[in-house]
Amino acid sequence: MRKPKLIVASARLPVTMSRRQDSWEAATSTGGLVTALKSVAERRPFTWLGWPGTPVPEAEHKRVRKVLAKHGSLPVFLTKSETEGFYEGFSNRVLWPLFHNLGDRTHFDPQGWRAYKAVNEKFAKAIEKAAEPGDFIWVHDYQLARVPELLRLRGVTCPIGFFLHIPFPSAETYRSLPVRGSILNGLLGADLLAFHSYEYISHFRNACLRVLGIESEPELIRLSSHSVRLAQLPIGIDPAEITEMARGAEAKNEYESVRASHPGKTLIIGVDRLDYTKGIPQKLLGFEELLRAHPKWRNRVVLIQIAAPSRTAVSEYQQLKRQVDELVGRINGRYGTSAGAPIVYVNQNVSRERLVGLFQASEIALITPVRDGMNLVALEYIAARGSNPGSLILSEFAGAAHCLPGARLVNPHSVMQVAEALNEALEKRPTEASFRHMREFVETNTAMTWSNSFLDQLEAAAVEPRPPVERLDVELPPISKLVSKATKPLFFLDYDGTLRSYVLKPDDATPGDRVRKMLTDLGARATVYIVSGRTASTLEQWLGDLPVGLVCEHGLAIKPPHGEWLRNKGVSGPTLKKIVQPLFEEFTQRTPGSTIEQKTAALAWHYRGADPEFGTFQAKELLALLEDSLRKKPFSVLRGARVIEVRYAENTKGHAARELLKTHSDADFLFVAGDDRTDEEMMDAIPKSWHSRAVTCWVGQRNAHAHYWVQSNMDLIGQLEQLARVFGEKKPSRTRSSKKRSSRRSSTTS
Ligand code: GDG
Repeated sequence: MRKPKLIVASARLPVTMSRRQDSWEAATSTGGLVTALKSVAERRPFTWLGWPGTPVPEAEHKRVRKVLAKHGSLPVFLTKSETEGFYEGFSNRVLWPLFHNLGDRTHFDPQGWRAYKAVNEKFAKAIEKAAEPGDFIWVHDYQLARVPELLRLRGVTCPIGFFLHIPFPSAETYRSLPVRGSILNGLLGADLLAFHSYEYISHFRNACLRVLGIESEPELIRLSSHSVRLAQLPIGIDPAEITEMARGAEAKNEYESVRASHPGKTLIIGVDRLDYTKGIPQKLLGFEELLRAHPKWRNRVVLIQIAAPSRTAVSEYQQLKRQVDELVGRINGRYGTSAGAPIVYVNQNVSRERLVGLFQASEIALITPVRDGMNLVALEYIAARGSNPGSLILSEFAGAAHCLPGARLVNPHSVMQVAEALNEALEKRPTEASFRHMREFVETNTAMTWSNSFLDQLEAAAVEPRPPVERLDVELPPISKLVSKATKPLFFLDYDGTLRSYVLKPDDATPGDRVRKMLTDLGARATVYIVSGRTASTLEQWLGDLPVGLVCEHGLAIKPPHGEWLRNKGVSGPTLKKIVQPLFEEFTQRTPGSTIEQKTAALAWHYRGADPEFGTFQAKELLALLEDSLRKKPFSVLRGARVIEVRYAENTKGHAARELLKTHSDADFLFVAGDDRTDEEMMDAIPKSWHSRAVTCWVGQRNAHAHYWVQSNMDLIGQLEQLARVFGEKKPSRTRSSKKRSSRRSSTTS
């Protein structure tokens, strides 16, 4: 039997291709992710999919593919303009600064966004091609945020995990992203979403709530299509590899040489990519303040700052380089003496072995990002020191700050705080105990345990099977076949969220011209019922003049097409109002923006207009109170999309659907569409004997209660228009009229 494989997707492959005369050569990188995934490779076969780092002419694709296959990699080829728009553009000029809380550095342009979407689509296509049933898919980082949803849209059913290496910003910051819904929906296609810290999970949940109105639990988001697990998984490093490097000649030489160059001085190390998120200017200013405020350290300390060049083509990075050059020049000019300069600034890539030597030689590490997903340098410093404690001064805005309690945390924006932390670290050697805590974390939370935990959780997510729900296309079999044979078609269509998108004020959800025309056409050729939770008077007002039947308040009364209202006798509005109304009124008063909707035999409390977070909180409390006060009463409480509704237990869309199916038992085609929990009742109520002629469709996403799904109201309307056309080409014939009605109902209007 085939062993299911793991497909890893990241924007860049860990292999960079370059052209040497007539051949292609592959240079492998040894980044943290490569190390982390080594141990996963022992567990199951894996393929790495990504961009090989350089444009490859189409005629060469085959050759490059072959070379990469030897490295277990599959290329996603990108043109120069694609990488510009996708990578340098939307990824690095919009998502990167915004996710690091630097909104003023974001430059959104629609061209970059189009390239981002197109490249994500390319990745999804390549992954779909590589994936076989049972495989696991692990997508990495912000450049590929749309990929999980795109894979689902392509019908991929393998478990999908996503890890975000950078922070997720506060909902307030995130909301400014022009394409905020699309990125969130992209991520929500995954079964598992993992972040470095709980802070990012909490921001993500908040963004889902505020942008999409999706409520969640701390570790779970329940969608009607699937559940998304949220996991906190701070990345680790490979400490054994660093210990090994420390034993090597290169690290030792670096150690000797740097110590010999600065005899008797205390060394402070900083290692960062030259990126504006890493807070290098803030670090230099803090160091300058130390020398100003504490003159005793002049000539006694040296800051060695390695700033590896990064994204050098981007203007923000060129500007940062100029700023750092100037600051280093100013400080060295002011505090340098014939005995040496206080800052050694290296604007080059330094080998990892030499970095280990530098970490060992430096008593203090100064890491001051203004925002950082995790920060591996902090972990590497601890690992390189071995049993010789060092002082770690770390920005509280790095993810690592949540895991390293022994570090001295600083706010990098406070020059004085950085200077004072440095002064304290210079005065007092770190205690064994505080350093030991940090070492324990680095040694137990390794890159290998991180990737294995991720895979464990992804495998656990795979236990829940995905419903085999397909995208609705009425022109394809088996639907087209059913339609071609049908002479008496019957439709049950929910209204809000199905034919009409949700709006802030329920009263504003009037039907547009397109919906009305579609219902007029369809109603002329089929028996159509709008099955809604709305009151009879609203339905009458909006749809009463159309040739369609109406079902109000989840089945309280039914009005057949061209007929009269018939009321379900078993329910009484006043009893319900006496108990529930006072509670709803109290909550409406306490929750600005919320409203009560009065129905004949139901009461609804809408909180879509309230502050999303506060609304959710109040809704939870109201639900608990309702549960208490309605115990043993014939009412049921329904939690819909930002609405709580109390109604008679036997007054459901399921009851209404069963009733209508009895009335129209001669129908030879049944189409049911809906989008919320009350519609699930309607779909579940369809008896087995109807299954061969029934088509159920969910709006918004996949749902196990329906056979098909469409992405939006507009998609559904398009499909219904098509059905109206097809039925229009046939001889019109309706199902038996509703003269033969259930005896439970008596004529009334509400
Ligand atoms: C992203 C997130 C998250 C640095 N200079 C040189 C060099 N380095 C190495 C370091 C370290 C790595 O680069 C940098 O890792 P960081 O974690 O500090 O930052 P990002 O590159 O921004 O990584 C970050 C990470 O993803 C993992 O999830 O921690 O928050 O932004 O390993 O040692 N390596 C070499 N020469 C250098 O000059 N060889």
